[in-house]
Amino acid sequence: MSDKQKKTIFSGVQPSGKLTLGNYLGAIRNFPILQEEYNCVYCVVDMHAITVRQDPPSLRRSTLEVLAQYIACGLDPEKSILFIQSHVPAHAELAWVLNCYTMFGEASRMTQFKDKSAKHTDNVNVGLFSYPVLMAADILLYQTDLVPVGVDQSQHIELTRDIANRFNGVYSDTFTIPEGYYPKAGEGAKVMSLSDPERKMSKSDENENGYILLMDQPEVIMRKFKRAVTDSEARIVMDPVGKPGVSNLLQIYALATGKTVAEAENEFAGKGYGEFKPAVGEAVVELLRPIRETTEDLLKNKDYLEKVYTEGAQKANYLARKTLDKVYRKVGFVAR
Ligand code: ATP
Ligand code: LTN
Repeated sequence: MSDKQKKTIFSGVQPSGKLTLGNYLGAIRNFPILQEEYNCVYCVVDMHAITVRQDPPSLRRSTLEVLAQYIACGLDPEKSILFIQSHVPAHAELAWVLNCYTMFGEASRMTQFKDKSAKHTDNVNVGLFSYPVLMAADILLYQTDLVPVGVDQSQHIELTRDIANRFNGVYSDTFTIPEGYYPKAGEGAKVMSLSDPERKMSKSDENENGYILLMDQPEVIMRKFKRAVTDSEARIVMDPVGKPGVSNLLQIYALATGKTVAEAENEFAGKGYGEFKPAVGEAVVELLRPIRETTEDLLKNKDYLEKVYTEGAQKANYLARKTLDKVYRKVGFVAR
């Protein structure tokens, strides 16, 4: 199939800290799967990250680390476009236009905004409020068909569709209407915290025992799994409501080993948590080992990473400019 006939995929991850097992199982794991059949564009969204205060040297480091992790998780820069959001000015430019086609009320309803503004009461900035509009610009610039993300992003995808439909309605077809591509329930759609299995695993959790980082050393991973919160009833079965901790661990074990949850339940039937928790830890150590080692090697080769993001930005810029030119013409800006 020629590139023109293929559908387009776009996704992004914020370099707002270190990536977790939740980011991997919920989103990044799916990125390379689609590389052969689709035109894929993957971005490190540094402009989104500054909606929360960042330490500049750490942001620079995390941006390269996320790029290296994209490659370590199987993305091939020869097949997919990999780039850094701030390197392609069309993202900020389209976001401005789309701000004027997004209603204050719609943006106010976003739960991520409500959560983050409650968490960062000293810095409820306008960027945090219009975060989903920049995300809509990211997606719409590439005439994206599919957006692989975790389920927590579904509200932002719906808003993107609403903005695109509104713009198309006013000016005739301009944007492809994208769809979210979510893992199925129980297949990583929502990986829960190890210390509080009622909450999602998040890299910005204050308790570091709640999350597994892709770069955690094996002994750290083992320690965190041994401490994982379960319950007092020693039965290893899937029951997300009654046994959220055990169910989360079973899901992680199944995903890490490629087994089904039913196979995992059989394997641990009659066994205790003392045996189960380290087994999950070992499976995750083996899943993450090649990713961590490849990331460490790539981070030593800054010239290679620079080549990847420079070439990626050139290709992304070409595609993004085409859409932006069309938008500028339609809204009535004088051509340059
Ligand atoms: P933060 O904690 O800083 O808000 P985050 O850990 O939620 O960030 P993002 O960078 O916002 O991470 O998300 C990157 C991708 O990972 C998104 O597609 C998101 O849906 C997915 N994701 C994040 N956490 C999880 C989780 N616990 N389970 C499944 N998917 C997740
Ligand atoms: N909001 C997303 C990150 C993100 C994104 C995007 C995801 C920014 N722009 C475009 C998909 C497509 C998040 O994961 N928190």
